[in-house]
Amino acid sequence: MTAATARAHPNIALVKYWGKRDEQLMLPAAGSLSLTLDAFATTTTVELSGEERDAFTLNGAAATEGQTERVTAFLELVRQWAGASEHAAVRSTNLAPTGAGLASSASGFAALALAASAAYGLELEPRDLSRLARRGSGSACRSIVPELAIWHAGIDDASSFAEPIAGPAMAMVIVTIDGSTKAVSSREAMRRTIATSPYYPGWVSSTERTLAEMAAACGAGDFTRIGELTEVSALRMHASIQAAEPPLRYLRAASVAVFDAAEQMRTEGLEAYATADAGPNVVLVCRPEDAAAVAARVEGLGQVRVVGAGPGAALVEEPVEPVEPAPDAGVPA
Ligand code: 2P0
Repeated sequence: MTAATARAHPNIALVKYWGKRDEQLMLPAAGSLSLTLDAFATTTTVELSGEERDAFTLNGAAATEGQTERVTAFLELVRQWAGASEHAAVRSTNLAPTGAGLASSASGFAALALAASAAYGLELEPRDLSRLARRGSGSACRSIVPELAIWHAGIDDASSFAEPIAGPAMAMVIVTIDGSTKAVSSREAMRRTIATSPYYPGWVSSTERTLAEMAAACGAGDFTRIGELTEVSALRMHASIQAAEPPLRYLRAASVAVFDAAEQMRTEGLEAYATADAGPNVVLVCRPEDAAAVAARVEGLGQVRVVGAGPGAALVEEPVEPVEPAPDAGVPA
């Protein structure tokens, strides 16, 4: 095969990934657990070109130099795995605003990993595909997996991958407060947290415990415990980030208002739990049957969208018509 198209969706972590112990191999300091979404897909075609360099177009326009460099570095790795040397043209369509957060890098590198490995003739097992995606962006290894994914931190390249984990049905209510590109990327912010936050060691050691408890709660189908641990993981991550120097603070007043709303809902018997990534947007985790009620409660606090559990990365027919990104697509950052 010399061309292949793949689609992948972003994921939202219930147990967060924050920090690497090996930047080169992209090994995380601790494991994490996430839900792959059924919205904001990235569709990527990789076509071997025979040109002098790789080319990358994103949503119909030439990508920036930085974006192209990151894609080229990833393709170099795929070529290394495949024993190939030919360059490629990469065309990607992202239904979430690029740069607004983890959503685009997770779905982006999951789709790229699958499309590129197929185009270069690699037939990878899901575990190896997850390992490959990890090298593009850590969280991308989880977007290979449908629905709930656990990313084992591992001790080396071979043992750090995501795989499915069973759990109860869940929905997410995304409250987009600000969809613009963040000033400090997750990658850079992780470095700063590791280098300067006195709470970072506590974050890493507590996350291993949180992950074990979360896996047990998923196995038991205990939604309430899953929700409680989700909020704990998010707040501990943000506490660790906020203690960096110079300080980094992603949560805005409007973000905290959504955490307050979740707390209020719970006092009234409506179970919703809040989480937030490296940005001001907040995601509420709830039971699918409660999603409409939870969404109604946060109308006015941001742009609200209900999403469910989605599929893992898959090869697809190349879209005949370019898919237009939704102008109002909200995305958690
Ligand atoms: C997560 N985030 O678990 C956490 C929570 C953001 C906050 O994974 O450097 O884009 O490419 O591995 O995967 C965002 O970080 O960073 C992320 P790299 P990535 O979803």
